[in-house]
Amino acid sequence: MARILITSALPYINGIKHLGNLVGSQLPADLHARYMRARGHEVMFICATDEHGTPAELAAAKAGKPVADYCAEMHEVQKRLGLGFGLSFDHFGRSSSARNHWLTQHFAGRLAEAGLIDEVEEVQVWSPADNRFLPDRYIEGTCPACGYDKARGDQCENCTKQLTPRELVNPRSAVSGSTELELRPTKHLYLRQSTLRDRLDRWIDSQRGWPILTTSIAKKWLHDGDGLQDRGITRDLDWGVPVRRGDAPWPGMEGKVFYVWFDAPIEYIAATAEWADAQGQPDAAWRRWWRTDEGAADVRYVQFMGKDNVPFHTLSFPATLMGSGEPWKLVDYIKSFNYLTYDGGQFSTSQGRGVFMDHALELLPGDYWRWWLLSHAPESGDSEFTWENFQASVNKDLADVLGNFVSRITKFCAARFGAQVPAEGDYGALEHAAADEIDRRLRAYERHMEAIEVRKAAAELRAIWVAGNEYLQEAAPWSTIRTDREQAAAQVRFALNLMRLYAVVSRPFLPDAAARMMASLASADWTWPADTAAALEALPAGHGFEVPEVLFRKVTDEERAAWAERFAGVRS
Ligand code: B3M
Ligand code: ZN
Repeated sequence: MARILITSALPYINGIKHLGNLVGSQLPADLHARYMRARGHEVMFICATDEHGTPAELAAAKAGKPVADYCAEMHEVQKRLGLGFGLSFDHFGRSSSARNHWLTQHFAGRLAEAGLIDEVEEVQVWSPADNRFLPDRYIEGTCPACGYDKARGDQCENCTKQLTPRELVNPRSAVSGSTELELRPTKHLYLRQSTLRDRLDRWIDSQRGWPILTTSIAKKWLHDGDGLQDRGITRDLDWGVPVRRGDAPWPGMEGKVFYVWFDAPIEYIAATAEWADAQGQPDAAWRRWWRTDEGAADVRYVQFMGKDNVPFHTLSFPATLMGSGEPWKLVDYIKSFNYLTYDGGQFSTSQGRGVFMDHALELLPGDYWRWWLLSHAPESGDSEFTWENFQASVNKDLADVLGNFVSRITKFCAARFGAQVPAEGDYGALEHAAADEIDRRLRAYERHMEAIEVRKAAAELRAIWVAGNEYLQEAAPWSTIRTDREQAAAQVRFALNLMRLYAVVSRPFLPDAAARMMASLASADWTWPADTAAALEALPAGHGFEVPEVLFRKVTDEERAAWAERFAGVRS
């Protein structure tokens, strides 16, 4: 049994996430966690809300709420929606937790002791009307390139040009709208990650089998242009982790907080400590996942994220852990994703484009979305959500293939043999051939799941469902029974056992449907079918079952048209 630590990139606290956010990290991470648990490994699956930085403050201000209240409220919303999609975190933490405050300050102290922190005098935009420094994102103005009048001090959302506040035409405060802005001196801490470039380079080169997408992005940031730059890790904001050097104040840094990307990855560790706290477990319980000197040496650590998060996870976060001089567990494998587009446009929280997690669950249960998103995951390139494709995939794969198999076999058996597994007859050539086909595909499915090749795994799982339908079509127990009741009984027993096997192997993708299949078979035997033949005998003759409700309903053409209309790219 292995020990697998899995983290998903932390969703920002602001706003409800859309399907593109979900499929780019949390959902494939859940697939992997569920599969590894199903194979009997010890899994620690961690995520949290990323609650600091300008997104949180701006969103709270827009909602007219104190930022702490806004974050507490939105954390619960995101937690509830995650459950609706079957996200099975061991803990869904909060980067504003006391654990993360302490750990972030601890790492800053260790980095300072290692001589890896510079204190840098800077000039920053001060707004008398707001009585505060304004980070780049807090400054709005007209983009010099395209004339967009809501361009931000760090980037123009309209033409994506990277900007500095000084380039904006008619700059103003994004908080108060005041145009009275002035430049004032301030001081910030910089992580001297450039001194760790060679060590990071060697570490990345030592990684075996990382996806090309992950390695190429990391190497680009290490070597392109001026290579890995030292990075500011503090901000003049009120909301965040106060700048302290371990347990001590940091002279000259009063009133400042750590930059959100400094504290957010540390929350992966802190959320594991929050898990231990919630379980009433001692510190050793979480440290055995994160400290290689306290039991984590044999842990396999896998991270899931969108590709834009790769630089922070392959450079800055490892630099923080390495620079601390303490034996923290570094990531072993990074699965990064491209983007999901929506009907030819971009999903965008800020512009309200595309289907969001709350609306999706109003339309259909989580499993429908899990199947479509995972079987179309943007792995080697972007993928596009269209309502036509969604309807076709749900109606065919889920309703016509898996759902139909379950319905046909349970209804036929109940009608002709009673609601229990028939005892008569022996498996013949047809059953053995079907078992061999399913065994071959199961082994392929396992290979793809171990390699976290999500789309390939989905294709094999679908093929396993199709093999069952093809068997049923060829065996046709409803005809066999006319001439050979015993053989028909054996065919039905084989198909009912196959249904239990489907519940076990489909659960990582479809946890709710898997539970319903298993419950209708009155079984709780989730043993993984490493031995396919044995698995196809697991339900003993005479074992009672119930005909389940329809497993998956179809999406009608009317619904598809109405939903496409309702979500036509603008958040209603
Ligand atoms: N909150 C997600 C994003 O960039 C960001 C990830 C943090 S993971 C430590 O959209
Ligand atoms: Zn522009």
